[in-house]
Amino acid sequence: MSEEKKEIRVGMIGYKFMGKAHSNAYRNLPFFFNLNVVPVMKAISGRNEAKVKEAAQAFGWESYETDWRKLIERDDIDMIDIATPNNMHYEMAIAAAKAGKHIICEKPLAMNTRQAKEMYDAACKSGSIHMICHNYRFAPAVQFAKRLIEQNRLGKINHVRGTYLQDVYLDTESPITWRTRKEITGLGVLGDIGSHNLDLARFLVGEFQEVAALTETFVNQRPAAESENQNEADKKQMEDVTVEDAAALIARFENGAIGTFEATKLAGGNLNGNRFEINGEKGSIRWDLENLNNLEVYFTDDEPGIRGYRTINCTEKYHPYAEAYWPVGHIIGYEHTFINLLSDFFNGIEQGSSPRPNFEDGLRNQILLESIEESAAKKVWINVSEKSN
Ligand code: SOE
Repeated sequence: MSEEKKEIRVGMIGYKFMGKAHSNAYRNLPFFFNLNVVPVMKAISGRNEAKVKEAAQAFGWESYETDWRKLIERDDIDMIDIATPNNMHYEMAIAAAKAGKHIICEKPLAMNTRQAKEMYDAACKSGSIHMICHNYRFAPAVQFAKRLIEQNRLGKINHVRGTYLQDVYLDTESPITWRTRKEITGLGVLGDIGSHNLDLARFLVGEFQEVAALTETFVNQRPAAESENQNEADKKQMEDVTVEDAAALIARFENGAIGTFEATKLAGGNLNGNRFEINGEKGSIRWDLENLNNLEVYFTDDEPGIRGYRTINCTEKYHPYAEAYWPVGHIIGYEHTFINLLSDFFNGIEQGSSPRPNFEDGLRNQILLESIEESAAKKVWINVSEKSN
């Protein structure tokens, strides 16, 4: 007879885009990964009862709560998943840590460095296993890139180019959302999409030493967000966009590499262009989320004449996480990055240590974001290492 698996009872806060992505990952994790610790989808929480009830049924949660504090207090919940807008992360994570729950939190970890530090400290103090949802690390091709770098296949790394380009804000009629309101989101495109790309750079290349940045808001007003009780006249009301919609920066890494990064939602033709290119003395790699199974590699010791970038489809047993899915060549997608992340999380619970990226990475990312913001505001270089140590 097989041994009983340890069940971890999950309570999740939030039921929209990320709520759906995380729910799907909890549901499918045991199907693909044979772990000793498995999730039980105990309860989902959201303020709107009709909507959270509908989400509970649609996504497969056993119950729902309309008050997140009640969810955290429940004795039949072992971990809290925070999939809410950014301004809620801090309060929820602190409460979850105090209640001794394990925690997964969406990115960016917090609204500022002070909050992120407190969240990290609280999670460490309570002994919670914690992780931040930088899910793109968990594309097999990205993990394979990491392996090649660790095996020194690229040699000493000189350059990094990272971009996260979307075009969702190009339509000036597209309304205000929480992602364009500073009091809810903190930073604009930097926090929302830039943070992912910067996390990939930290993961693959190393810690940032210093940054010099520019930020801009090209579309300063948008139609106010629709609400049920708005009349026609109100719908034409405009609201200020209070965060940046474009950012660019140059950076130096602690290991001597230099980098350029860009984040914008005004790059026409780019739906979800999360990309990086890394150049070392012996080889180069590049990756594009819109083609997430493929890693392009170039090695200087390839035979002259046939030397050039080649594409590796990272779906074979040699590639991290890929064996959990389909036989060779049968590709996986965006949703699987969350499943892979969760497999590390539940293994972490079994082993008693928080896998990367965890709240420490969330804090480091936050320091980096704040340094970029400060650099853009003051038009000076900011030393990130000094702030991080
Ligand atoms: C928003 O545009 C968004 O959904 C981000 O919030 C996600 O983190 C990113 O993965 C895709 O874009």
